[in-house]
Amino acid sequence: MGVLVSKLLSTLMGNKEFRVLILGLDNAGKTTILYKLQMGEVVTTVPTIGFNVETVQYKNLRFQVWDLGGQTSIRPYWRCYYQNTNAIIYVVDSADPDRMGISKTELITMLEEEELKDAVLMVFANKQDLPNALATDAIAEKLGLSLLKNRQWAIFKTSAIKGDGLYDGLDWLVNSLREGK
Ligand SMILES: Nc1nc2c(ncn2[C@@H]2O[C@H](COP(=O)(O)OP(=O)(O)O)[C@@H](O)[C@H]2O)c(=O)[nH]1
Ligand SMILES: [Mg+2]
Repeated sequence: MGVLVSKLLSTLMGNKEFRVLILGLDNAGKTTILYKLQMGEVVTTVPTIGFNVETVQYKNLRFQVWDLGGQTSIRPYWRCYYQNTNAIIYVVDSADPDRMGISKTELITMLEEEELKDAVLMVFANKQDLPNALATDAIAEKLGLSLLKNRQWAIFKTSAIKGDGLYDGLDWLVNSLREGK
């Protein structure tokens, strides 16, 4: 793991367990982010009726990743993972304007979950290295972020492939988690 990331995360360390979900449509770049952060071994599990959950545990921080969208039949099973979630990292492919509407619907639906009402939200406007990537303002607008009620949120531009912006985001996230501790 990068020295900066480990230093940053070590400021969080105490006895408390923190849980972070990394969610978004398939192809947004979630798995790439998980590996880029190099926090430890990524373990993939396929619980019950077959959606992949990737997990990384770094000390008392647990990151879990899966794809939103698609089959409605598996959605009830997502709830098993919502409990005690401190933060959501919502990843969007900034260069996929056609699916921004679906991405919004998925986000809003997820945020309605009772178990997630206290979770802070960090949006990664990913794939900013691509020439046709939308700017963060446009993405915030399309996702309706300014309409969110009682939710601490922020949006960051990232390129998971290059590693750009991930650290800025984590910095915000760690500070938010520390405040809520
Ligand atoms: N250009 C570019 N491609 C990316 C970026 N992040 C991920 N990708 C690519 O997008 C595809 C989907 O990434 P993946 O991490 O598997 O997405 P996931 O389905 O959300 O887990 C892969 O081909 C990645 O290499 C990025 O920041 N920029
Ligand atoms: Mg993936």
